[in-house]
Amino acid sequence: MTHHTKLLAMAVALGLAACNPAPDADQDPQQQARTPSGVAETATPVADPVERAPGDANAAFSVEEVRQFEAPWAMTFLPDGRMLITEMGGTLHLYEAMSDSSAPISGVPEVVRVDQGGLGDVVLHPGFADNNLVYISFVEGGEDDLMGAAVARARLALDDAGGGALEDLEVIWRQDPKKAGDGHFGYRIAFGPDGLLWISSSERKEFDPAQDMSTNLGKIVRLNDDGTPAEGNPFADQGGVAAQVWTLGHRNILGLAFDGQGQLWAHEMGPKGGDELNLIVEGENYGYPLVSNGVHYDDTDIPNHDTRPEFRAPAVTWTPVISPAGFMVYDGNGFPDWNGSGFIGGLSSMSLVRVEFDGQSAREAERFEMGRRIREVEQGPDGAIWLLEDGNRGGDGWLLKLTPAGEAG
Ligand SMILES: [Ca+2]
Ligand SMILES: [Ca+2]
Repeated sequence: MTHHTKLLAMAVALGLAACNPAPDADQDPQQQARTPSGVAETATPVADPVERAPGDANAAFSVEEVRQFEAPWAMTFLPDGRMLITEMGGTLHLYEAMSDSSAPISGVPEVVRVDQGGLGDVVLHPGFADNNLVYISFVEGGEDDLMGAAVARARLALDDAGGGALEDLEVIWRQDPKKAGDGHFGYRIAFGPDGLLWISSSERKEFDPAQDMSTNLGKIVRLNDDGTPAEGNPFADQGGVAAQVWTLGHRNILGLAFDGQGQLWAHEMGPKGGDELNLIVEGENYGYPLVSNGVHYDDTDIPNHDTRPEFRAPAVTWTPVISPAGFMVYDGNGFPDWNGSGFIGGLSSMSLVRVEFDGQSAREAERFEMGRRIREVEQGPDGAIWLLEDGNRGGDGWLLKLTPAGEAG
């Protein structure tokens, strides 16, 4: 842990608020230091503070520091148990925990590394065992220093030396248009039970694109595995990028996950206050920037969700914020009590948040204080929960393995 990180951790632990406004909670954990009892203060039907038990991390699981990576952002498991781990700077690692060996995968396209982006997500095609297809997201440069998120598909060719290469890589989706700003790319990727490809496309800190159907910014898009718009999308008749869109009115989405019923959930970083967990329903408008349970960073008010019932309200809303990043729904054997629960990493809240789903509603069930910014959450083949600690502004972050308390890691 660097000296700087220690100071930030101390500041958050003491509940100190920063004196200077920050552009985003993702960027400054001091901006919205949460209180230990901090839960939703707005009148959502499902986020009842009384019901939320404070999670005791020490009683629930052992935390093993496995290996450090430089500004890690995402990970996924291969069928053989090895992991692909992205670093924002543009390196894709193939990591084997058993031997603690790591080798870079060649063939990653050139990425633009900025404050909130670079190399992003990595996921496997549902048919990976047969086709070896992987998908990565990254910040792609354009003309006049503009940039935008892009998703590429490639064949992962592994070699006998513990490394490999991305072959036949093609960019199959892009944010449109590219923008000058360096934040809010989103670019989380998920495959649904239907085999379709879902991508979160954040609003690039420009607010209005989230409501503008001539752009695919501030949207969740639903695509075929080759990046073309999926059949039956709700705005297909508008043509252009609108044909990709499943939902709109989003801000910055750093987590997508399907629950046991096959429903898609997305969490969303609110502005100052108002982090959200949303059930993603075809054609719905989630209201940003017209409504939010938070306010703008300059303290300009944004009307709350309950003022505009035509926009879909979040299932859970957090003020103080948790700064959600990474998301998975657990279905392993290691923690049987948590089967079906969602797990969300917290950046400024330095926590792991467990969410329980009940049909179309959800609630925060537990929050584990991790003492570090959690960027990514994944389930391992043996049922362990794996986390990536955020590389605080470009530093190192630990790969962490959580196993049931009392069991050897
Ligand atoms: Ca992942
Ligand atoms: Ca508001």
